[in-house]
Amino acid sequence: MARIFSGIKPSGQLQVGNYLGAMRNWVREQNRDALYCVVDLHALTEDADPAEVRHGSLEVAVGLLAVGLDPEVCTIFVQSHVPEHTRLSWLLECVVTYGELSRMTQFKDKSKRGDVVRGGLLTYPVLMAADIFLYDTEVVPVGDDQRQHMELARLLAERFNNRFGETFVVPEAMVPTYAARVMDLQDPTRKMSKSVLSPQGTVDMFDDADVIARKVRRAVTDTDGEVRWDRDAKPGVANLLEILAALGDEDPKSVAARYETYGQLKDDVATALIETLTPIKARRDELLADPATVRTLLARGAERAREMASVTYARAASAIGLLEP
Ligand code: AQP
Repeated sequence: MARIFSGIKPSGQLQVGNYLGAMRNWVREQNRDALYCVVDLHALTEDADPAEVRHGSLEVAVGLLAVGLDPEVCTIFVQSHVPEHTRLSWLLECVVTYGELSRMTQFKDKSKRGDVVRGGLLTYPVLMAADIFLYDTEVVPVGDDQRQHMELARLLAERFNNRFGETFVVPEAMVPTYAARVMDLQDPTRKMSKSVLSPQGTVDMFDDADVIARKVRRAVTDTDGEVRWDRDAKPGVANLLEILAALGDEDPKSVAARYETYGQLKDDVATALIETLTPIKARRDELLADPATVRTLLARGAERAREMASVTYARAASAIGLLEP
């Protein structure tokens, strides 16, 4: 059974892209020896408010449980509770090159957003590689935006293994066929993101039904009026078709064939989103009312994760030449 690992950053409200590109698939894969991590250290790479990071970590963990991850079946934990993540990251920082890190698209995009570019923004793809390697991960279910980081992780695993002997499993990305990159409803040339300020373009997973309906109704489309799946020529319509297709496990071309007008399509996208997200929001509200239980589950998850992570870290430390304690 292939080991699965993936992570999510507590950097704002969970949005529909996180759900369709990643979390939904994590639920499907949870029986395959899976670990899912709230990667709080990654949230520190941008200007992060301490209270928001702390509360956000709990909220994201609650979100993972609310979508249907079962802590009896898979391991759910917080990254900073397992110190091997940062320890291994340092070893890998001494294997990656500056050129490789500075070529990362997310680094280039995100460093344009703020005035200050922190070192962590450059090096976090290495921490992500460490996150993955610690669990001998074979498959990493992620959205399309993580493809480049996954290629870097594969390169680092191969380089480390060639230089220091077989140490890491070389992981594969698992990216969904549709809705792997859910786009902003107001600017369908840009991906929907938790931390980008686009309140009308971002559907939060826990938005109220009327808010979801309004955002979808106002989604930017185009003027030719034909419902057709064409990502390049009709990015707004294609995005709506992909969201509906992913929610119904269909393909966007056959979905498109059922619609004459953008209005009908938008109505059905809104209805499908509301039907899927309403029960998740109800579970999330119940779980948020009992944070102590969630924290106990996270502590158990971290203990299980640490047992695995300490073995891999010791193997890597020994391979690279550190004196055993
Ligand atoms: N728009 C998206 N479409 C499909 N998948 C997406 N993911 C994120 N946005 C979309 C996937 O969600 C998982 C968790 O992402 P993350 O929180 O670790 O970081 P991210 O990829 O940088 O997501 P955001 O929402 O854009 O966060 P910020 O704004 O803080 O950078 C990943 O598997 C990701 O692919």
